[in-house]
Amino acid sequence: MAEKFLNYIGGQWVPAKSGKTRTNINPATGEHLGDFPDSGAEDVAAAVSAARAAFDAWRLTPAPKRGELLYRLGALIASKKEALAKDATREMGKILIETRGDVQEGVDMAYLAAGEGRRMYGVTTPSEMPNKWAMSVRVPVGVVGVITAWNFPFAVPTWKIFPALLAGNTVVFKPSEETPKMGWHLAKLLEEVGLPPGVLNVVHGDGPNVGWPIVQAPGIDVLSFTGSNGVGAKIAEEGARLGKRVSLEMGGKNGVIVMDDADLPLAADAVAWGAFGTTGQRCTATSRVIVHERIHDQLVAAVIERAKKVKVGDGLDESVNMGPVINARQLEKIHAYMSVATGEGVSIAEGGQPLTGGAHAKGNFFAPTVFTGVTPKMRVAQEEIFGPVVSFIKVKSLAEAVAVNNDIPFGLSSSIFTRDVNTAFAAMRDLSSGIVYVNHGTTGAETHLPFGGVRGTGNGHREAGHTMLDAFTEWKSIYVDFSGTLQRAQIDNS
Ligand code: UN1
Repeated sequence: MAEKFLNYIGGQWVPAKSGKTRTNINPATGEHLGDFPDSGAEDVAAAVSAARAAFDAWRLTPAPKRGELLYRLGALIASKKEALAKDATREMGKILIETRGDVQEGVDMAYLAAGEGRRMYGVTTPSEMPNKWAMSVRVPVGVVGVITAWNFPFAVPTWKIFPALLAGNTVVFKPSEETPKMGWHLAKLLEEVGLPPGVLNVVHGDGPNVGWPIVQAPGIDVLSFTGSNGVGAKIAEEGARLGKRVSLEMGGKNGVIVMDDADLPLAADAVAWGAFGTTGQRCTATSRVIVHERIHDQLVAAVIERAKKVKVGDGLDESVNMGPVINARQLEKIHAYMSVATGEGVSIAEGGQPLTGGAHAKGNFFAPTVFTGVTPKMRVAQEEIFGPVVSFIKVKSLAEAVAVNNDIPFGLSSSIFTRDVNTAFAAMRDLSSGIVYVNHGTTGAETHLPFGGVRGTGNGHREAGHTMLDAFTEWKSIYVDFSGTLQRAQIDNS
């Protein structure tokens, strides 16, 4: 019998009201990992009322105390890192060193948010009137709806939930239906460190039946979403109609520029890691290499050499370098891009097909794939494929490389490899993305810097970093008049 998992609502572990469940499958082996609630609008409604009921007491808990709880949580997560990483690999597929990193990001985020409990600074400023005090403070918004993707099943929810909780909000969280176990773990961990009932509620299920009711719930004030552009656009529209604050993190089509003075083996390592790490299923994945024509052939050869050495298989096997694709639908989508590429005149220089049979028989595997002869406006150079596929685009100059890099509907992460300090600084200034790397690939953002992107990647918000509270707090301006007289600001001031 498969193990049965429950929703966490108002501090209780409960099944979906309908009694329905859905199975959690290991994408590498097809193994049945357990049954999770297949919830609906009535479960969301229960979670929202629990979150509303818990809000006042949580908002009035001193921020340093909320921070201390997150500090204890960080230590608890760290103590269980290995077990959490193994569970993440089982349901998500990426290799253990990567899921350890995913869990570590949660630890880092817990400690970062915990420290904010003793800062959460406001601003005091002189009043324009005598004997009057003026200041502005951050206050929580209310109930935050968190909807996340499966590719960073632990880290990304923590970027949203920890700052939201630290700021004094309560939360209704829908983990991805592909990776429910990590959402379940997060609730268990927060319960274990003593989070009061109702402050975090976890409702399992799919987008239409759980995500959409969260978006529409009148009791939810803020929506924080990581996922596809299609879904993000719908959330933004509905959020605008309902007057909710919406923070979106969506797609990427990240470029690595390699100039002719670059350290080539280093650039090749970075491209291979950025393109094939997490099976290319990162919003920060390297999907375009914009390479100076003088070193193009050499770099292509070096990346192909690395692609050939990638051992694809079950991420729990420590000799494996790349795990499966999350599900059959994504595998099919990636596969379909091969004929898009050949139709556009692109050469598939390496890979290009699903891996089947033997160790790959029961999972969704795709070969590390290299496209050459790509030009900037082709679909494969513009659309997010979200698989282990990288496109080489040849350029003649820095100016051309920067223009190609920026001419996409996304803007999350960009990178340049060069040994010339002037080239590096010009690129830092001109690359149009939320994150820029010099002599490092497009992945590996650290939690204490803002995370997010320009154009279609987001809607102006940044997660984590010193910006972590912005989406989850309102500013309240407070004036205290101790003059004992009626002072009429602008009127008495003229
Ligand atoms: C994501 O791909 O959704 O910078 C997040 C990185 C990781 C986070 C990626 N720290 O690649």
